[in-house]
Amino acid sequence: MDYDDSPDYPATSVRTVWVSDTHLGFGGAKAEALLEFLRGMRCEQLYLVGDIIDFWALKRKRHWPQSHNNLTRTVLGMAKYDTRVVYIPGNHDDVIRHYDGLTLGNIEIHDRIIHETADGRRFVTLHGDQFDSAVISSRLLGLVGSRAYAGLLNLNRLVNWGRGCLGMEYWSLAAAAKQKVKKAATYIANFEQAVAMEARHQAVDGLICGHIHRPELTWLDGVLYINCGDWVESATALIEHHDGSLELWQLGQQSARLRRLPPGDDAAAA
Ligand SMILES: [Mn+2]
Repeated sequence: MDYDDSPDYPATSVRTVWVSDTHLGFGGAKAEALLEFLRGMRCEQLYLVGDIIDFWALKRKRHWPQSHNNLTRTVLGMAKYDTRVVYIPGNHDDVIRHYDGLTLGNIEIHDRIIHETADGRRFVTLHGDQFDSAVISSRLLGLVGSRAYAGLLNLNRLVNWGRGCLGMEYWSLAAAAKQKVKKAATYIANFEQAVAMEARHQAVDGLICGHIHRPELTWLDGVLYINCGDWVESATALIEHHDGSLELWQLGQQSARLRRLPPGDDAAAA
């Protein structure tokens, strides 16, 4: 797709978009899907929630296809015109962490930032690797972006090709492996607990992060835990509508709204 082409469908107007873990420079990045998603959105603010450029993968192997350039240009274009773009570095792009507070070509760099929704709720937004030390086991997570993870994804593709031939639904090997880790070491539960604790400590309504490649929007101990997911597997993004309601979007065959919480909704907090 040429990035200059207008999409043949009207763009959705929203207040804010968050995407994390796009891993540009890594062979498994779903750059075309992300481009399609961003080109279909008009937003006042775009938060890039870390692991956007995968410098670890780039260091191993220089992989930068045209789609990754198109994506870069699209984001720069958004920043040039009507969108405030904030880059929050993650662990795979931690070299950018040295530039906290700098604005480069209309893109603001912040280690963490507080976002206020249209209905006045406050959310800490950061990548999430800051919680790794609070978590017992991050062995599998350490593989994300590595050769072993790429191998896992290739195997996943093969398995799903086979399942597709048999008329079966898509199944995520990496997600299943992570589920196994969850059972073994309760990594994800510990991560989410650490996030919720931080949100309560900061006296905010919730925390928005990425890092563990598991999209989620849920109440945890009275605060909202939101994980944007990733663009290696899940192809998800968080959206704030103009009324302040929050929604996890998944692109692809489902194109379904995963969860939507109306503004000020704390009914599920109990
Ligand atoms: Mn990360």
